[in-house]
Order: sequence, then structure tokens, then C-alpha cells
Amino acid sequence: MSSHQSSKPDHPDLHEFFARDPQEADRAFFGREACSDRRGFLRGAGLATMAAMVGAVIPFHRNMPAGLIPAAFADESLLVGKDGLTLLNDRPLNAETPPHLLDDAITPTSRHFIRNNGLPPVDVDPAAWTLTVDGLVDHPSTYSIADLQSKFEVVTMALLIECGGNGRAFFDPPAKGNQWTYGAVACSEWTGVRLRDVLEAAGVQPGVVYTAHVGADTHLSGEAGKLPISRGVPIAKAMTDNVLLAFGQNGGALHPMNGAPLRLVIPGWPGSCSQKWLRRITLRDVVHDGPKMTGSSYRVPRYQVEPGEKVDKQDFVIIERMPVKSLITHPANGAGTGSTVEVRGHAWSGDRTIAAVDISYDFGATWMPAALDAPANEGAWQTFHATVELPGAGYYEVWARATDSAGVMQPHAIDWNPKGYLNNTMHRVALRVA
Ligand SMILES: Nc1nc2c(c(=O)[nH]1)N[C@H]1C(S)=C(S)[C@@H](COP(=O)(O)O)O[C@H]1N2
Ligand SMILES: [Mo]
Repeated sequence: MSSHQSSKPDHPDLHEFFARDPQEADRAFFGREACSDRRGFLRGAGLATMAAMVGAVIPFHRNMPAGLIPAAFADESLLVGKDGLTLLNDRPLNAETPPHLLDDAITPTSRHFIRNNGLPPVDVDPAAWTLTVDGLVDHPSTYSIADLQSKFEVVTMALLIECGGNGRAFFDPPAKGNQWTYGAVACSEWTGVRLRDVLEAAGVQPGVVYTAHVGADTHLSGEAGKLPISRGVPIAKAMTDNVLLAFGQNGGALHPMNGAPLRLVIPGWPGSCSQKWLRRITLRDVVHDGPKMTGSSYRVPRYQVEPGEKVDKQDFVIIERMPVKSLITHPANGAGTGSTVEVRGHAWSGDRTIAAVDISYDFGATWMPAALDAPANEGAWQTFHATVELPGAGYYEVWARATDSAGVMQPHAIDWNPKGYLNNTMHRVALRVA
């Protein structure tokens, strides 16, 4: 782990969090239930989590008092197991990845952003975890993760998740919510079983129109039974080949904040569809109306509105596929470079592929095509690269614009919407040649 966060003293770190609320911090990080005499010690999954985070077994763990922060985390932020993420909020935890840390074709687990709407489950025991499939199915079923692994084909795919609010920070007037800039997007390699196979085994009844997803996280209010978020997708989307029930991330376990031990991955649609800490999928004969499915959540006006305009709730539509977009991941914004610059990044478009990425270094006057890799599989982003020759010393901007398989190109500007969703304007990176 690195300590990029230490350059930002205004961000709460692990020590502040433990000082403020040691019991909550213990539970959030290690699933440790502190006893009233503060001598509770770690067991089971909590101990395994701490051991994974310090990178070794802890022979004397029984002597560790409750609320003890391993000194191994001395200068670390709240983002244990994450590398260089920018913290946007600590309750619920939200953190994005600076673009230059997203340079890999496959996003390492340590660099996958975190978007939590509530409080993650504590004391997670993967061996005891179950998923229930019910609602309008012939055979309601409950599976352990081992059941899923033995009954269905296990597949590994690179799949893109982008938060519907990625880019919200650039809306004017500002839109409420996490002020994501560029980095609420990632393309990890997920291992799991196809949702389609599991739904087919359960027997999808005629008349099913939507899925409903329930996770094990709890509402910020602490109110029992109140879900922080429960979203769904049209049954046709749920039955596509690249929708996974994932129990593996990049060859290892899922990071606790990315939904361990089981999550949905629905690539190319708003990240909110990809329920983390997944416990239940219910098939319904109506469009799901769980928390964050209605009102202005993950919905946009069905017509163009003036910036700041009030929009009637009944004029909103649910966001489905995410729009064509690209991200420059090298060089970093503001970098000093020589006059020959290798430009790299990724491009994606929900349910489509990318046909071309063009690069400009003269503020959009001329464009050159970048070389573009095929996606690792359907639902992965595509990597582009180009060598740019800058004519001399000075300030430059590199711009990237992607065009997808339907011929749709990224815009210079997008229409405002009340919650700041779907910002797919071109990414610009500043360069200085000495
Ligand atoms: N159970 C649960 N699942 C969830 C969320 C959540 O708060 N709770 N957040 C959703 C949102 S809005 C996004 S963008 C993605 C982010 O996934 P990540 O945190 O693994 O990057 O998870 C989705 N799944
Ligand atoms: Mo999201």
C-alpha cells in the first residue's frame, strides 16, 4: 500500500476514525465486535480480514485489545487495501481512482473505486454466505458459494463498472451527491457464474419483466430492515452472457468494499445495478421499485432541460446503458514531458464496442487516430495508445474522443440533469514540455 493520502491532511485517516468511534471502526474494518470491557478479541472472519490486511498470520492475536490499530497501518488512510484512491466521503465510504492509476488494461483490486450507499456488512463469513433466488420462478432456491461453483460453469471475464454519477463534479449548477471527477470507473477481471444459468435453473416464469437485487449492507440510519439500495434490471439484460454473480476479483477474493464475498457485475450499465454483498435476487412482473429505483435516483429527464431547471418526478426515465466515453491514463494531468509523448487510455460504451479513438493536441483543431485494442471480452473496456510529437516547449492539452460501434461520438459538452448523471464529455490532460 502507498500513502498518497498523507499529502491530504484534510482527509480523515484510520487513526481519526478509530479515535472518533473505535467500536464502529473495529466493526467496519475487521468485523470485530468490541466487548464492553474493551478486551474483545478477533475471531474467524474478522481475524482473517486483519491478517489479510497486514499480510501475515498474527500468532498473538488473542492479546490484541479491541480498538487496536495494527502499527502496520501507521500512515494509512481509511482505504485499507486500496492504493492511491481519493476519499470523497467516509460515511458512507466513497473513493475514486485518479486517472493515471487506471493505466492497466485490468484494474488491480487495490485501484478499484468504492461507492457505498450504506454501511457494509460486518463479520462476513464466505463459507456461510447464501444467495436466494425467488419471486416468479418455478423453483425458488438458496445456494452457498460452493453450490454456485459446483452447479454452474465458472467463468472469468474482464468487466467494466462505471458509476452513473462519474463526472458529476463538472455539472454547473452543481448536482448533489459524491463529487466524482473521472475515477468512478474500473475494469477488473471477475470470476463467477452467469446470472442467466442460475435464473434458468430456477425457471423464469412467463410475465417476468425485472430483477430485484438485495445486498447485506445496512442503511445509514441504522433502521432494521431498511435497505440502502435495491436495484434491478430488465429480465432481458439479466439473461445476457456477461452478467456475472462474482465471487472472485483479479484472481483473489473480492475486496471487502467491492462486495465480498458475492456481488453482481452488470457491465456497461450504471454501477448501481451491480449489487454488492448480494443475498437475494427476486424476479418480478413489474419494474422494480426498491430504494434508488424511483424519483430522481439513477434516472434522468426524458427531455432536455435548462441548467438548474426543476423537473417533475414523472418525467424521469431509468438510466440503462452508459454512454460512449474515454479516459486518458497516461501521461498524468499536468505532467512535464519531452516532445515525444506516448498517450494511453481506455474507451467504452455500454452494450457496444468502440470503433475509434481520436487524439488532439491542438485544442481540437486536428485529430489523429489512436491504435485501439479489441476488448478482452464483451463488457470490457478497450485500450488505446498513440505517439504524439509536440512541436516545441510550452503548454499543451491532449484530448481524447471515442466513437462507438453505433457511430456515436463523445461530445464536448452534455446537457445538464438534476442529479449529475451520464457525464461523458471528452477527457483533457495538460502537458508541459520544458
Ligand atoms: N449492496 C450494495 N451494492 C452496491 C452499492 C451499495 O451501496 N450497496 N453501490 C452501487 C453503486 S452506486 C456502484 S457505482 C457500484 C460500485 O461498485 P464498487 O464499490 O465495487 O466500485 O456498486 C453498486 N452496488
Ligand atoms: Mo453508482
